[in-house]
Amino acid sequence: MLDVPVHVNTPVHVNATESCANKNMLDPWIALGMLALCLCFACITLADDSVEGVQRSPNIVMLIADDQQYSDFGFMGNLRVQTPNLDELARGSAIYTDAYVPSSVCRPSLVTLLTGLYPHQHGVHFNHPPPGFARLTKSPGIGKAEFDQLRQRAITLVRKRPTLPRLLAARGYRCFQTGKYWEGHWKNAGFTEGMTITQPSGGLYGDKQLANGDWVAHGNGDHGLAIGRETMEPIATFLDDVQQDPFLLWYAPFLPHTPHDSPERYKQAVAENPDVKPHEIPYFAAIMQFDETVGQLMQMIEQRGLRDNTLFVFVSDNGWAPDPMRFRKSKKEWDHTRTSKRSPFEPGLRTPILIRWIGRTKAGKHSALVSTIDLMPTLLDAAGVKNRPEDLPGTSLWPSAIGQKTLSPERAVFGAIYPGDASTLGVPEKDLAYRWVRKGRYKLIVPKPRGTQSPWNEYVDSPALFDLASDPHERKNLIHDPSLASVITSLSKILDDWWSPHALNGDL
Ligand SMILES: [Ca+2]
Repeated sequence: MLDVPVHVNTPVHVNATESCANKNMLDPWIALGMLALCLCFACITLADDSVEGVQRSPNIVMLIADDQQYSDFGFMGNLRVQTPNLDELARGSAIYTDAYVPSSVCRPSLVTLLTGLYPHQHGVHFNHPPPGFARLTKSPGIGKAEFDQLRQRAITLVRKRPTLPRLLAARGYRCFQTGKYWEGHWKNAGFTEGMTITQPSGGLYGDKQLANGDWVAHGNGDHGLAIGRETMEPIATFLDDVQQDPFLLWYAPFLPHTPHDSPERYKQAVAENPDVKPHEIPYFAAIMQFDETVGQLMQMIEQRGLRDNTLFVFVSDNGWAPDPMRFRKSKKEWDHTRTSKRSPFEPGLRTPILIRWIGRTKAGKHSALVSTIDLMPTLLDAAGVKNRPEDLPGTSLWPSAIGQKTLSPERAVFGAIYPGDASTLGVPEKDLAYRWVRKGRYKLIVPKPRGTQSPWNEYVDSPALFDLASDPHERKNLIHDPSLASVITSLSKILDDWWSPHALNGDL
């Protein structure tokens, strides 16, 4: 255990009845009248919970893995990793085995979970706003004030959105942020309490020293990154405090993300399996560490008698896979395969999704293609929130999760890849590197034409088509196969129809 201060802000109640009554304590008659109004409001709110299949608002726990490949779970068939707690959750869950994130890098994917929008819609298509992290941190003239100011403008994009925590908070939920989160202070995304405050934490992972010597919050979670790796105490404190209020818990620990520096006992346990290769040990150990914290969290919920009214949803923000060749050469922490994180390929884009609310959801596998843009409407349905943004592009998974409907096998899923450092704010198409679409067995990847320049990272330099049923590792480009000309035409059209970027300057 590291001796790192963990900041948890004083919990803020947003319960409508309480806040109405508190404002009018000086005049008992006004207070009584307001209380009656508030009770009426509460009745209307409860009546709004009449969405089919919903009796009362559940607590929602979002379990978000950071950089874990879709296949690296016991319940997804990898028996060399140790994920007993997620496997146990999966046994009781609606399991979506073929889910996709729209972008295979942390921040855009996490903001999609917060907003239900694609990166070109929510505008946070990058990890770092202009002028990019290297220039921000290496320019001698940039100190903490300017660094914070340059990052702040991008955060405005989320501050103005009707995010999941904001919508739930308006319904009386307490919404607690822990772990990975790039949008500055927890308040910006509508949480009612949290750990990330945009100040250096003194921890190992969330801080960065600038060229002029100032320390700043790196931007990926600062104090919040202590969760899971160093402590679970802030969650225990929160759960002890919530009592009867419904809550949303954002649990996004910096795991199994690099550095894969899990305590030795995890590495030893993983290495006992002779089928685990040396380059896999640090990553698999971090997976095991993450899974163990999931077990601790679920036990905390159970011990407080909250299990049966808590909906658990699990997802990974993007994939990651260790590269054996690069590991052998350098043993550096960032050595992932080119086809995983940041890429338009399956090991970067795919994730399983689990949804479990005991007594409400139905256990079983769904193999239809779904996307993490679907989680916002799914969770709003589960919570009975009818008043929601009209522009959400996702499809609620709730009817399938409770066994009322089967998902369409005809659905296409989409996404886009951008460099981690943005060159612009509010104009995602300027930074666009690749767009991709999958429908049925086929996937089309289209790099943005760059004139004579090679596309970013050179994953593919011209459109590529893969048949994932016969070629799951995307090795054989079928773009010139004449028998697939109509497939290519059809996929190109729906990709172009989907891609409708518009300037987001009004949001900045
Ligand atoms: Ca990630």
